[in-house]
Amino acid sequence: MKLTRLPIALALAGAALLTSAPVAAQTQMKMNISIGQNSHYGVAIDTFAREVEKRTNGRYRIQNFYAGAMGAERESIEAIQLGTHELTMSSSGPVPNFVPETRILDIPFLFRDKAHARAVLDGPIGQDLLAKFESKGIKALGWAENGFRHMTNSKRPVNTPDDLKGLKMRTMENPVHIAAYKGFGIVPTPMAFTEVFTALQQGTVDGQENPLSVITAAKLDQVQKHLSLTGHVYSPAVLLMSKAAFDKLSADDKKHFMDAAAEAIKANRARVDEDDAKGVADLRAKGMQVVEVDKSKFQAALSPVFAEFNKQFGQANIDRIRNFK
Ligand code: EAX
Repeated sequence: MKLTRLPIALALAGAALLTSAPVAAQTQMKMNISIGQNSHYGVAIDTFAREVEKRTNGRYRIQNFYAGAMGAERESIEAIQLGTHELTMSSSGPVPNFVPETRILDIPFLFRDKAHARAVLDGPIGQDLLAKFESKGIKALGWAENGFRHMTNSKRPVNTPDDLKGLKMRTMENPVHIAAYKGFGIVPTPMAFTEVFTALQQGTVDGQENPLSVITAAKLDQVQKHLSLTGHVYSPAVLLMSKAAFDKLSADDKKHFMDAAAEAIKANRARVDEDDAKGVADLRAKGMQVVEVDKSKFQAALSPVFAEFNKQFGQANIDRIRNFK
C-alpha cells in the first residue's frame, strides 16, 4: 500500500514545487497612506496593487498599509527616498519640503473646479512638476487628488472670513497654506494628519480644514460641530515611488506601473466625486451644522496674501495655471 502511494506523494511534491516557482520570482513592495482604507486614497492604492499584480502576472505584489501604519505623509516620503518602503500616496501637505516647485499648486482659489485642476495636473504644467521629483530620489507616478478643502471647527459657525479670526486651526505642514491661512486671521497649527483626530478631540486645536472625502473617511464629524463649505483651496495628491525601485524595473514593467497608477488615479477621482456628491448630506445626518458661504468674500480676504504670492511665484506663472484651458 505504502509503495503505491509513493508516486502520488512525489507527484504532489513536484506539483508543489512547480506552483511555488513563480512565488520565488515575486517581488514584494510596500505602500503606505495616512488615512483609512475606506477612502479615496484606499481605493487608489488598492486599485494600484491589483493592477500592478494583474499587469505583471503576479511578479510584483504591493502590500498596502493604511491609516499611517508605516508613518505619516512626510515620514513616508522620506522612507521612499531611503528605500525603507517603495510607495506612498501623499497630499501636497509635506511635498513642498521635498520639491519646492510644487508649492504653486497650493495657492488658495487657484483652480475654478476639479475639472480645471485635473486638466492642469494631467497637462504639461503638472507633468513638468512630476519630473522635478526625480532629482530627489523619487519617481512621481501621477497626480491624484484630495478635492477642495473646507473648514470645520468646534467653536462657532463660520459664515464670513471675520468668523475665522483667532480660531486655532490645524493645517498641513505646508508653507503656502500656513501663509494664506494667517491672512484669514487663523492661528495655524501645522501637524501631521495622523495626529489630527486626537488634537481635535482633546481641544489642542479648535478646527481643521480638509475635503469632504477626508472629513467623512476620518469621521471628523465625531469631534467637529461646524462645517463651512469654503472650498478655499484645491488639494492635490500624488502617487510616489522610490526612484531606485522604479529604475530597477524592466521597460515593460515600468509601463505596467505607470498604467496601474493611471487606473488608481481614475478610481481616486471617481471616489472624490462620489464623496463630494453625498458628503454634505452624510455629515448633516451625523449632526454637523453645515454653512454654505459666499466664497468670494473669503477670496477677497486674501488680497494682501495674493499680492505676496504674485511676487513670490510670478504673476505669469500663476496666470498660466488660472487660465489653463
Ligand atoms: O492626505 O493632511 C491632510 O490634511 C491631508 O489632506 C490628509 O491627510 C489626506
